[in-house]
Amino acid sequence: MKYAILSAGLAILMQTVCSAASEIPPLLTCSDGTQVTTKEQWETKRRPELLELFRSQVYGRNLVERPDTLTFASDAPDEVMLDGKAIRKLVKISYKGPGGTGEIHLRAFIPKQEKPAAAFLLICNRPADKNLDVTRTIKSEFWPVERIIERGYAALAFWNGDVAPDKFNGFTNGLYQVFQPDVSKRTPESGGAISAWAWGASRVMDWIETEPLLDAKHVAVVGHSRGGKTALWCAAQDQRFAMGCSNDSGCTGAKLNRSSSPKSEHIAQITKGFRHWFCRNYDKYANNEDALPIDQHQLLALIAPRICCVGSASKDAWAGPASEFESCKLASPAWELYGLTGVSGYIFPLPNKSVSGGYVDYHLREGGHNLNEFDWNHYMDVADRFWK
Ligand code: GTR
Repeated sequence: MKYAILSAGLAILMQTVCSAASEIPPLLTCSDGTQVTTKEQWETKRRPELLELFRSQVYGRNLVERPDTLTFASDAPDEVMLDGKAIRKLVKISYKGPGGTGEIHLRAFIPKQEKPAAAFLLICNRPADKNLDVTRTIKSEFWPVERIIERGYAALAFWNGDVAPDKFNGFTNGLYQVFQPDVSKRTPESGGAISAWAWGASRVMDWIETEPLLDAKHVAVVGHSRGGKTALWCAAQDQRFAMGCSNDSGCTGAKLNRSSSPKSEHIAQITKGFRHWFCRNYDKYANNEDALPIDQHQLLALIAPRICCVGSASKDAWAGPASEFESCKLASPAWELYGLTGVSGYIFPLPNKSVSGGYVDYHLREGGHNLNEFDWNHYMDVADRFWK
């Protein structure tokens, strides 16, 4: 009891600190001052305007959407695995451009069942050999295939490095090289790695739409940390994903940039440490957050009216849990335009609890920066609520 009161007090204090920084751009006021009161206005005016700002100022543009050269092939014959409970498909998604070819190697475990399966697609930012073992000899909580299959969902994953390298090397390889071999043509709006990885997840969706064993209308895109930022940017743009799950995505993910929470990451640190993740325009906002015309609650809102899950971890101060929750609250009015509920009016939960029930779902796992079975089970609980 004592702990509950203490922890609720701490949460309120954290939220006050987090929201005290400066004025957060209003979600439903357009740049010309128009107040958005209907979902039509949201869809035709405010949503496109916000998307454009995230593209030009934060994540950058990709040169192509779905390329005409996109092809799907089998990397290996399909196999029945997991004691007959799942079919494993290994798919090679290839594309060509003026600078060469690129390939995404998708791993898919699909439950053996009569009807097409809903799916969880993980954008994996950790080493593939340790986390995406297709033989299932090495198991990792980061991608708990057996558990996902048990719960009746297909488990899909690709390694982000297939699409673009996770290091700064002047954009001379990966997706950039395929579609823009001449790096001198890059502009301050050219996309960085997060845009490239999100593009990769959309190409996986292109394949999902062709696969009769999968239900393309019920697919969640999931990512942790840099992968979580990517999952949000992907779900924001690609409305074919029915659900976006951010796990500990922090700065330039679910966390507000105008959070003053002192232990969390800010634009100055992220643009210095990870220059390749964003477009060059984003550098302008280092230690200059107030000049940024948007904030991250607006990224979450771009997922409306679909399901948006944000998960934090209690000891992950760098990702700013209280600010991630605040962001969910500030995003919720976008769902309300559709007559749906988010997390407006709720308070920050205790560790291992969630604020659940609506289309915006927030959970706080006890522990540090990680994606584990607790998080996965929570995302699947949310999916069960809507899809089962
Ligand atoms: C950190 C970075 C974060 C976060 C994380 C990760 O070092 O500062 O923004 O995304 O890496 O991806 O694990």
